[in-house]
Amino acid sequence: MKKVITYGTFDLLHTGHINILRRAKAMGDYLIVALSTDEFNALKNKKAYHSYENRKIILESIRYVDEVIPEETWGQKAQDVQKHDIDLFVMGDDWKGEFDFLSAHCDVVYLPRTIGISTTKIKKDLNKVNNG
Ligand code: C2G
Repeated sequence: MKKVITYGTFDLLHTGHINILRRAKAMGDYLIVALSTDEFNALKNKKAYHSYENRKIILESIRYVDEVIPEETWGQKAQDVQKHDIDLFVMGDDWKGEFDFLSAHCDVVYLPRTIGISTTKIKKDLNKVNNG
């Protein structure tokens, strides 16, 4: 069984998230998503609208996702890859090169981001609509 892992906040779920999850799963048999906790988001200077628990419930309902684990630190990836016997690490290419060190433990692939959508854009557009 080829195991794949990817990391992220996945807040205000959109087609960019679904596209990366679908493509990551298509590259293996089992997809683990390491979901940023609310505390880790603070380290990323991100404030998710949905709590970790709710983002986890949403992700676990997606057909491409087999397991959700917490992402609590920047440094846990190599340990995750070994602990979960991961064959392939996948991220969007906005992260290109950032995690190449993991190639000591597994394959590393960066996939093209989905253009024109992001959680930040959703928030900005909603603010415009609501505040004129
Ligand atoms: N993504 C994408 N296309 C978009 C938006 C996001 O392919 N239009 C991808 C990102 O490249 C990432 C994943 O969706 O691979 C999750 O994106 P975020 O929730 O924004 O996650 P991020 O803040 O990039 O966290 O340790 C890694 C970090 O936790 C990654």
